[in-house]
Amino acid sequence: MNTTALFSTQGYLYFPHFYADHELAEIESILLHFHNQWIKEHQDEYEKRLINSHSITSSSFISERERLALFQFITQAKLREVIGGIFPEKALFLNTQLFFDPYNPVQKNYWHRDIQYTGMSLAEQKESIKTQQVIHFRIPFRAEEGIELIAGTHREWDLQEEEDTRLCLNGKTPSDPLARGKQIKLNRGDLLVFSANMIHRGLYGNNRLAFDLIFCDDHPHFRSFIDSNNHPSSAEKQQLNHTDLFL
Ligand SMILES: O=C(O)CCC(=O)C(=O)O
Repeated sequence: MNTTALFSTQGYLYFPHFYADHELAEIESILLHFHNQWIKEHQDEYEKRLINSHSITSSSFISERERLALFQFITQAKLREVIGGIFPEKALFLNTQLFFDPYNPVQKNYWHRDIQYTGMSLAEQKESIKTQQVIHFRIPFRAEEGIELIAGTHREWDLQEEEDTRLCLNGKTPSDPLARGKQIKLNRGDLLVFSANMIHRGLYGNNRLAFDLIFCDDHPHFRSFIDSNNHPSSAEKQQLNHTDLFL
C-alpha cells in the first residue's frame, strides 16, 4: 500500500528517522529559546494546566531570522512530498504548536478529537470528519511516549465506550484506557503524521518537547481560523520554496 492509501485507511503515518540530527539542530535551538521565554510569560497557566504553546511563527520571542528559518524548515522538499501524498487537493498551513509535559506530574492526559472543541454539534462533527482534514506533523526532539490513537477513527465515529470516555459520560473519564488504543512511541528524528479528527491522546513523560506543524484542506471554514501573522509575508515568500502552502 502506498503512503496515500495507508494514510487514508489508518489516519496516521509513522516515519522513523525522518530527520538527521543536524537537520533539527537549528530549529531546536530556536524553539528551546522560544519555550524558555514562553514559560516565563505564561508561568501561571503553565503551572495550572497547559501542555502546549502555539503560533510560534508570529511570536515576539523569535527574531526575523529565526522566523525565516522556521518557514524554511516547514517548506523543505522532503516534508512537502509527504504533505502532497496526504492532501490530494491543496494543503494549507494552519499553525504550529510546541508540546511539553504538564508542570503537575500527576496531571492526566485525555482522549479527544480536536473537532470536539470547535462548537459544532455531534451530528455536524460526524459529517465533517468524512470530508475535512486537519493533520498534525509531529516532530519530537527527544525520545517520548508519543501519541496513542485509534486507527481509522479519522473517518469513522466512536464506539460507545470511546465516546463516553472522551466526552466524560456514563462514569467514564477521558484518561481511561481504551481497548482499541495503539501507542506510537517516538524518538528524536521521527515524524508522526496524524489526523486531528481521529480519537487520540498525548502520552506525557521523559520531559518531552515536540514541534507540531498543522496543515488543513484549503476550505473556507479553515481559512477563517488562520491568523495571517503566522504566515510568511510576500518578502519572506521570495526566500522560500513551496509557497503554495500559504495564504
Ligand atoms: O501531545 C499531546 O499532549 C496532545 C496532542 C494532541 O492532542 C494534538 O496534537 O491534537
